Amino acid sequence: MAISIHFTPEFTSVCSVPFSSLYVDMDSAIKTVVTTFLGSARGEESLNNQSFQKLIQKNLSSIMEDTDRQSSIREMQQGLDNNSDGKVSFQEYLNLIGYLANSVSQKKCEGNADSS
Ligand SMILES: [Ca+2]
Repeated sequence: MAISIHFTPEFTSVCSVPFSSLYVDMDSAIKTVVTTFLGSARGEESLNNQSFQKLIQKNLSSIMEDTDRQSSIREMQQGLDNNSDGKVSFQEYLNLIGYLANSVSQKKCEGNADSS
């Protein structure tokens, strides 16, 4: 899987924000991840080109650059599409969420001089 995502400067500066102001209940975060997918899929099992593009533009344009470019969204979609059916399943969508979460955690580590 090869997804190349460019984060906006606002997002990558997440390390300099006090942790307390970033804190959101984990259960509501998980619900948001699930309901965002379900709402975008509109009863389908997977997201097609259009619904994936809409999901990204509506929900992730503040953290990712190039979300206004259809070609970069298409590239991201192809990178996520493990079974090459042209759609993004819930599992494939979770890979994107995992990728984003992982990037955030790495950014946090960079700004942290924790040596434990
Ligand atoms: Ca797929």
